[in-house]
Amino acid sequence: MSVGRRRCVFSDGAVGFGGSFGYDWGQNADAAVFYGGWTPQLVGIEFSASASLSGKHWMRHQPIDSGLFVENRANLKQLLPANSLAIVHANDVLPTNADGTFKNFPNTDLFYLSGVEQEESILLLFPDSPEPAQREILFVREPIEILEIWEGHKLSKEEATQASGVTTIKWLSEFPGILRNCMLSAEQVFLNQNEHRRAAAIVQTRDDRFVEDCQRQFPLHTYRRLAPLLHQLRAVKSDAEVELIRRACSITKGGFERLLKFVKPGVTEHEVEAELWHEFIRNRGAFAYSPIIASGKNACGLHYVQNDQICNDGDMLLLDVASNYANYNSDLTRTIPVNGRFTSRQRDVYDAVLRVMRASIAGAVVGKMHRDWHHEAQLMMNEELVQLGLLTKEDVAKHTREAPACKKYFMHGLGHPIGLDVHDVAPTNVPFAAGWVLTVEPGIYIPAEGFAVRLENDILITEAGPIDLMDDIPVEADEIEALMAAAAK
Ligand SMILES: [Mn+2]
Repeated sequence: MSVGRRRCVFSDGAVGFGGSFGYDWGQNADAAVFYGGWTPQLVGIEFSASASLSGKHWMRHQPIDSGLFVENRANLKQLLPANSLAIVHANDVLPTNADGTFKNFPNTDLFYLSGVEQEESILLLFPDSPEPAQREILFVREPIEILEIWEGHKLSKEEATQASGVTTIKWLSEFPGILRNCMLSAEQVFLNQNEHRRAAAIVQTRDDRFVEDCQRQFPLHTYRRLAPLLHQLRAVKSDAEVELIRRACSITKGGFERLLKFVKPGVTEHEVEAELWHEFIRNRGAFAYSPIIASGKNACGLHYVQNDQICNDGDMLLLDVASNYANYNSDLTRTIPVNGRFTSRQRDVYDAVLRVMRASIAGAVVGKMHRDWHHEAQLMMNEELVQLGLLTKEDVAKHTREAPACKKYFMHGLGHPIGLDVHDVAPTNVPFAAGWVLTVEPGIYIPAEGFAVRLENDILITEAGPIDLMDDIPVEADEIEALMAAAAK
């Protein structure tokens, strides 16, 4: 499938595709402006005056010191062989129906290397260029007046430098010429693709289209994959990144504590969701992923996101809900009794899951392989499930890595790297290393009893052992009950 036709400069959410070229590089700088009803489509217009709104914040989060992105680029350059060119594109603003679009979702690789979230941006790195001005170039849309009238503020060159630390900022229209020039002296070209084990790559990205286009234009160059290098780098979080993740965790904590005061029999799952929208957004966050707010047996569906049922007295409510901040994610799961008191059975299952979570956090140490860490949790879970009367000793005796005894009740992974992506990129088949941030999320799902318990915290792996980034978010059953009881008074 290809959506690789020319993407016209758009406004007011309208996306236009046309022509036969791969990208909008803004080459049609002298073309006309077409107005169609309320959504004028601009095909690469050139205006002399820029209407840049200088000094305006262009992001909801507070500005990030560009030193983070300068360092990330420096680390990537260390991994590039001599005379390499590397190019990373923004994501498309994806269409919905009619002339609608999804909200712009920044490309996390581009953000990691530049701090830039604006659509259509391109980062070009050519560290060994004989031309110093070509060693690092960020291309952004030219903030012409009519674009800003319809879409709002776009980065000026000064703002792009301030965000990224890149000193050479060019308008997109200059990209084809500069690319050609750089290609003539580059040995190999590192291009980017979304390489993720679980990604369904059915929609072509701007990076994908560029891969095709660049290879068509320059077929004799050597092309290499940028993704493995970025995965290696992105897996290890710097102090600045951990601070941003901590801020996301702190917004999430506020959301969960608000729910402890809000949840009672009769509220609906969507009312619970609404509380979180308000809490996250007022703190400059947003849902890190589609929230799972699942009462009673709904919690046994792992990716239940309808969130449209009533929370009933006596049921448990599973909340897999978390905020991001500045594109960095947190990921939290808590399971609470709707009426504020666990039944003895619910409490037994809850405490079993909590023990496995605590032991798995302690076991997330430098040098351990993910699969071994997961297997240790499965062995613990087997024992807990026997205690709960859900498995027999005979079941456990038949346990193998390929067919874990606990799988009927704990059928998913134990956790995943988290960062700029919720299921973050990381090299596969390498042991945990200092600087990795992981989620730890065991669960027990019992459809026959109409409930499930999952608990999830985010942790930082260090040489001195794991640090729980969510150790201040209530999790003990007694504490949950006390907080809910205090709110009910
Ligand atoms: Mn998770």
